[in-house]
Amino acid sequence: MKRLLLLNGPNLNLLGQREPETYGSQTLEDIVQLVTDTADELNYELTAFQSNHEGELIDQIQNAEGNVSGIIFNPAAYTHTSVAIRDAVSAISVPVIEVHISNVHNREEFRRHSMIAPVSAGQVIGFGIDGYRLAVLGIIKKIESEGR
Ligand code: CA2
Repeated sequence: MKRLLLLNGPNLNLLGQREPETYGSQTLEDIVQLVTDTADELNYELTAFQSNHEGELIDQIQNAEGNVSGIIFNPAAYTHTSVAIRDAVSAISVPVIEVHISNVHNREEFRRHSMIAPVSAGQVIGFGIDGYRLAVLGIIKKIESEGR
């Protein structure tokens, strides 16, 4: 069975506990369940990983090459700062979809710029946790249409 990797960056482990007005009341566990179920519907297997550490996210991205068909990635605050994560995404041939729960364009100015967007296959922004489901549907369509 083909595999997808779900990657979540720093502080997303706090979802559901703080800032519900921005990020909703659902937890990281709810996201993992939603993405697992969506992948399962389409006969894909899911591996999920969250880390607060840049290097650990990079290790997962590097390790994805040859092991997964696509990555659903919310890099959280590293979206706006990390050249190292962008280089890792750029170095692999596996397509990466960038997801943001909130609409980063109607918040602080610094959230409008993504280091990752130019090396991503697509972005889903501002649909809450449903965005992760949309990302799975989008990436699988892309994987299948490209015969990966
Ligand atoms: O909207 C998103 O998904 C973000 O990637 C979330 C990041 C933020 O830095 C990006 O600009 C947009 C922050 C994730 C932190 O999540 C928290 C959850 C609950 C309480 C505090 C932070």
